[in-house]
Amino acid sequence: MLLTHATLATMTDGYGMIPDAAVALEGDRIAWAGPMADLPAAYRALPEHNAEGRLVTPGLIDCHTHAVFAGHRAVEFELRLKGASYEEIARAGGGILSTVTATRAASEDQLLAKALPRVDQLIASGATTIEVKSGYGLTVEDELKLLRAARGIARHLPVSVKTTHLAAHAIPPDYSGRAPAYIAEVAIPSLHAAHAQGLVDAVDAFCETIAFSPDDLAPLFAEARALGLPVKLHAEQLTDLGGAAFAARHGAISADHLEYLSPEGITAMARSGTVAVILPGAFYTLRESQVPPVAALRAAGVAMAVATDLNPGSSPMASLTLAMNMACTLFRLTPEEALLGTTVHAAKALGLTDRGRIAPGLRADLCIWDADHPAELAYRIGATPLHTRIFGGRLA
Ligand code: DI6
Ligand code: FE
Repeated sequence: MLLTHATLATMTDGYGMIPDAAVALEGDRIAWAGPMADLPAAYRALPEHNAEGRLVTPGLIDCHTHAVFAGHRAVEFELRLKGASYEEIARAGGGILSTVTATRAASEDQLLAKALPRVDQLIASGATTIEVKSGYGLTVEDELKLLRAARGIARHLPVSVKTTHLAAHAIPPDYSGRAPAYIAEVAIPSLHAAHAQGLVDAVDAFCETIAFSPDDLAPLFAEARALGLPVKLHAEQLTDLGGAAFAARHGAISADHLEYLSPEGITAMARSGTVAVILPGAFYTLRESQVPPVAALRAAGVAMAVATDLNPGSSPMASLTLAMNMACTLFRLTPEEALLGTTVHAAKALGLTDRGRIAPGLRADLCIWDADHPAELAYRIGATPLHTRIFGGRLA
């Protein structure tokens, strides 16, 4: 396919704009991108798709979701509005654990069926790659079931799915007060089983006072690295446990949330090249008042990604463009940083080098927008100007 008359944001070097551009696609790869006037003769005979001047960007990447779960937590939403905090609800056995109960009771097919409409919404906001975490099973079998359901999404919808093992998401009641035993008896065995079945691309954990400490997680991260799997961490979302620095010591590809990130954490992330994934949906939902230290991350040269954190508790949000809008308005990212955060830096947060920019050899995942400037994507509130998506070289 030959995409013509595009206002191209290649995302190589900032927006990397090319006005009146063409993009030649061969199979599922980009073969060439540049000004229409420079189009090599070899590509002129390809079937043409005229973008009619519209903005064309790389397909967006949602690098942090918990899109597979059963049930919802609207009742908790109501409780929070009557004064209960997220932590109080979690300590009373609600929160993540209430989603665990519903998820354990659901079959793999039921979980997949519930996830598909959520992922459809992400796709409608421009996503061509999503990450999906486990973490609502908390037994070996239920974590595997969740990862299989997540992998099933890509068999039904035109989207790439990367799966992350997050068995260390919460401590189930039968392990209450025994986090190290849970890590040894459930988290590590489920990781081995999932890896053996080819179901894991990365390993994540929730480092928090209501979940796991860095000391609890050290054996899990050691296992992940022994298996050759990259690690990432939910760090400094509600308190500062030094999670980001711990993750950086393990060469983490990302540390996520980061509202309570310390200067030491920033230095450690800069040194290890760990991406800061910021998640304004959770900040907004929990009415958090401390913003992540965006200016300091920027000054330290830490790459920032933006994601939905799509989950039933702290971020029931299924729009990447809304996440970009919130990242700008609530956290003061620029629209250019927000778009880098859902393309180039989101790819980096997933350890992917074959997507996130428009350049020869990369995956032919593109979005065509009813927009003429890339700042429009983050500018609108809850409206996505998506016109057409190209996934793996095909209109989808
Ligand atoms: N932090 C979050 O924001 C989500 N997980 C996590 O570790 C929340 C998940 C939930 O509340 O269901
Ligand atoms: Fe999360």
